[in-house]
Amino acid sequence: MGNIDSLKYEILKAIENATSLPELEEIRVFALGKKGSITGMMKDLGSLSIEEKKEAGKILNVVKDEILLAIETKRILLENIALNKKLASEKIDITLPIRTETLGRIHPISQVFEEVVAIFGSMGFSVAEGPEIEDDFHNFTALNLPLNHPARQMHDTFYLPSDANGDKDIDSSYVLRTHTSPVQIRTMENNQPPIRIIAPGRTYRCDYDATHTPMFNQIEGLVIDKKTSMADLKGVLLEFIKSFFELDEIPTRYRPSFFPFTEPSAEMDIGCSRANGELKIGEGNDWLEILGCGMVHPNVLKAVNIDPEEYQGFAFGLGLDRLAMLKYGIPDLRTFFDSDLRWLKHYGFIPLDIPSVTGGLSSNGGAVR
Ligand code: 2NL
Repeated sequence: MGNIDSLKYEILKAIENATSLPELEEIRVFALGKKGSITGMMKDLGSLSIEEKKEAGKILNVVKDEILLAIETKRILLENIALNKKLASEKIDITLPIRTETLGRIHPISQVFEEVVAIFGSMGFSVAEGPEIEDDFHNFTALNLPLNHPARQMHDTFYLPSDANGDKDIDSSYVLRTHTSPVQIRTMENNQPPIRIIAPGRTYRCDYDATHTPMFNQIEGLVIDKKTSMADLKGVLLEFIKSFFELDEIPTRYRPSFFPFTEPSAEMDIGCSRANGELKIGEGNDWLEILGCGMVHPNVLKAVNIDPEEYQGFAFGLGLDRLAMLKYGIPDLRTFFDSDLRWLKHYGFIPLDIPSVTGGLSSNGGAVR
């Protein structure tokens, strides 16, 4: 056992000097492999007396542990060096300038969608989605609009053909959703309250003029909890409107209204001026209707098996396209869907300017001119 100290010293020195993982593995095999020098010494213990075996075995085990620890420490070090080298070679230079001559633009609807999601997201709402082809139950019946209810006619519904021949049939049970409310119905069917969601998306009605297109974007919000009130609804909506129009103060008023799915129902107006034919939001003595809202009708809660004695909630709905028109001064809704690149260059937004409540919703100061 006389040479154990010098052997240990030699192995530890080799570990210290190792510059690669394969080299380290070679040293491990040399010392502790099947035919390794330390392994060999352990095998030789067999020829010793019991007393000597005890003494020498102890020393060898300590040396073996010491070598194992040194190898493991060195392995971690070498692995880190290798990783850092790899990371350095895979670095991407994100400071490279973008190619402005081919720069695409974010459509104002996408921009406003992101802004609205950022605002409600900061108030604890999550985004819910659902199908654009809906069945009669989710689009109408569950929303307290039973068959033959007069309000169904107001929706100018696109009905899907009910048979394989493609025959139009007013009794077809499938429609293009006329609002995003069915998304909220589905959310209530599949989740227990408390619920706090917004449902933005495409909706369809058979209508076409400067302020109506057959496809338009709507955003609805829904909160269901044990205690919710008209006061909560007003607080949320005021916060949203101020945030969206980036104003510290904004006058609001609520007028009584009717929707089959809310009771009571109201429409919210915001203060504006129309002096010299120019609409200015937040100042002046005029009013602009901005959204519809109310407390969720007990019949809607019953339709999704939520007990209206235990839970109540509020909901609201507004046109996303109209919001974009108002905020960014776009006069004709139809131009949104023309796919005119000159229009998009005029009204569109820089892709890297992502809206956030803290960082600014439209931090480039509006559209890129
Ligand atoms: C409008 C008015 C509104 C709702 C939508 C809603 C949804 C469920 C239950 C109750 Cl699931 N209400 N949505 C409520 C009030 C008004 O929209 O003028 N939209 C453009």
